[in-house]
Amino acid sequence: MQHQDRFDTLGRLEDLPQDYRDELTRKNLVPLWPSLRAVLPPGVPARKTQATHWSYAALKPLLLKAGELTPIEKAERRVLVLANPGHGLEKMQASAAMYLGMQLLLPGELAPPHRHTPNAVRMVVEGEGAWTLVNGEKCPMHRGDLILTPTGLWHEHGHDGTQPVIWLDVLDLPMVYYMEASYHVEGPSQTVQAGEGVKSYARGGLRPSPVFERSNQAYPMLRYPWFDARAALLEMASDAACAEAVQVTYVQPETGADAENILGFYALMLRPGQTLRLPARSPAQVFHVIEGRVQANVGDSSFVLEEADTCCAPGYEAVTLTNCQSDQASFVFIADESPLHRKLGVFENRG
Ligand code: GTQ
Repeated sequence: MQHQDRFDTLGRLEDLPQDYRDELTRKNLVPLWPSLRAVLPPGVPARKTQATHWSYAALKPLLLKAGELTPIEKAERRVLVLANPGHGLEKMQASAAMYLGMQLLLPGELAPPHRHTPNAVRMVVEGEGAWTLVNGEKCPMHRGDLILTPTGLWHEHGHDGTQPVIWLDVLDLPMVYYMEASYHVEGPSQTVQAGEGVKSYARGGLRPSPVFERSNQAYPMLRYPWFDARAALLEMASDAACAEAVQVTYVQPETGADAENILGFYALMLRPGQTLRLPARSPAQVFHVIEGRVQANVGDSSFVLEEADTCCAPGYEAVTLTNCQSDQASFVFIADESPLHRKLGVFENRG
């Protein structure tokens, strides 16, 4: 009650004489108290991020149309951005820190080499024959694979197959842009180097230990095949110890830390018919169905996510996921802002 009184008693901008306000403006000064509650709202942050659903069936024809309308030379990256209307579509944000895009590469096309400060990952949605070359490592792109292109690493995309390839890009671009630290550099084509990180970390719990030299790469593993993530989830699900939630985190295998610095990436398996309530935590989240059909309840919103559909949820909201399939597992790729929130010390789990 006392708080409510205080809320009501704060002075408004209109309470101040116009000549005083004009004088403040001329001196680049602003009174805090009329805006204090807006920047520090009571109890729960103000969030522009709205629960939003993007249907793959609805966007795919538009993306293929972009393939007809805009040659790769005119696009560099042929992407339709999954923009959250709560932020304004022109901001190209899914949440405060996350950017989502669906990228199309046609057979024979090359998306030219560049590197940039934001971190990216690709989650392959459809098509065979494409690859991403990351700092000289050629990463084949198969459905469900997660491929990292962390900050500063050269990358280019190519396609030797016969059908269109589509993948989901997840970047921390809004965050890095907000920090006024977002830029890119164009580069020459990279030389392909022998070796794939994924071969060195082929089985959990076993780290390569070279006798003579130790590579000290910040990102020793760039490609996380869906074949392995799916197998890991199915193994876990067969173990009664993880009866509740069957989930894995994509990690840097040398340190066990999150695979990238700002956003976190996870694969979740929902057992046939399973309903899973995720606690209300401070970071926003993105859900993308790799296999199956999932109902997502976010606050008052409810979406049925078909295969390859994507949705986002603001932070501080509990999310309930239900596997719509009663006879088969469903698999969900999740991206969130947890690493960022934890590093900044603002991470909260409200249960
Ligand atoms: O593939 O390098 O969706 O640089 C946005 C920016 C993809 C990419 C995006 C990019 C890329």
